[in-house]
Amino acid sequence: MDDEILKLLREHSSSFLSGEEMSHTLKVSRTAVWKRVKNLRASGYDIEAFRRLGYRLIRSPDLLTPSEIKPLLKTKWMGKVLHHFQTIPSTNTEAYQLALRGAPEGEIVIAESQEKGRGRLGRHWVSPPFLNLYLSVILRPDIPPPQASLITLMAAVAVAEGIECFSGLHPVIKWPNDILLKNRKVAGLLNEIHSETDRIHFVILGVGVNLNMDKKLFTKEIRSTATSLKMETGKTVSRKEFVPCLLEALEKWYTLFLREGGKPVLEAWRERARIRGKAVKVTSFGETLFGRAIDVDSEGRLILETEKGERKRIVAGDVEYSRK
Ligand code: BT5
Repeated sequence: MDDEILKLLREHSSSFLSGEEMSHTLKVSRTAVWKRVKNLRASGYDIEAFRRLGYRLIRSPDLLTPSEIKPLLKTKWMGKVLHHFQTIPSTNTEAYQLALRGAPEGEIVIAESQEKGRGRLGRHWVSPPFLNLYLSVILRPDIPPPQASLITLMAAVAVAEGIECFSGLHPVIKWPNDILLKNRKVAGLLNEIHSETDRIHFVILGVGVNLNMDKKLFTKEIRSTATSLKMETGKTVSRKEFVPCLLEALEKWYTLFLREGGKPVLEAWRERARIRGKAVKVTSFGETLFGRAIDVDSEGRLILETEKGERKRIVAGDVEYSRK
């Protein structure tokens, strides 16, 4: 009912709406309306209430609820169903469960905080409440499983573009899943796949973007390697206005990827990653390799020329730029 009350109040934002009219439209008692208004106030909504005049919405908080995001969203299908949680272990885990139960492509899970936010290989993703974005999208691409890595590259391009449209900053991509501003990580991607040998059932694309994080809120280990849009722009940003920018970019790039294959994604990725020729240290499946990055191939693997002059294709791993 909160959504319906907010919708009514938004439709009458220039005047008061009487409790009687609201109770009539919503088919509940005036006391029930008053209780919901009290709850909304407790969640941060500034709602004026006068006995004779009724209610008026003055200001909405920067929450990532469907009622805050949907009026701003211009996508065709992505995010039309949005599951919102105050707190949750991990949006990826929740989206995975929903997808197993048959949730369609485009459904989204968003949380205000995560108790067990995950990076790759069981690593932790710092996810404090009401500051950043923790979002997972269910995708059901009809592509062969080896191409699934391209979804990570596609998403990296989309997230970088979403950040750029929203803030005017110019993010750089680091293979395979980091989005950097001035060499510090502002966003990360976690791509989880459910498939059989020749068919993908679904992909859960998890996106974490640091929006209003302050330096001191990062754990000591990542204080010098992480950043946020607030830290880079010096201003608090509107989280609910960022989500539509991100989802529009994701829908655009995913649709293009399905229609035209990996080519446009790889071109945009190369443009943003500028990895060619860089000296790198690569850690992959417990092995550390030094060499020069040559490119990414048509399946999103990193092509590396090792110090011994061998060419290797890296499917998964971590890259550090080295000065060698
Ligand atoms: C990632 O892993 O970068 C993937 C992050 C995906 C997070 C999203 S949030 C929504 C969805 N639900 C989830 O549970 N996860 C996804 P990886 O490349 O493995 O990087 C993890 C490393 O980044 C950690 O070991 C830290 O060093 C660093 N790190 C942790 N939290 C960070 C943060 N908030 N900002 C920047 N760096 C962070």
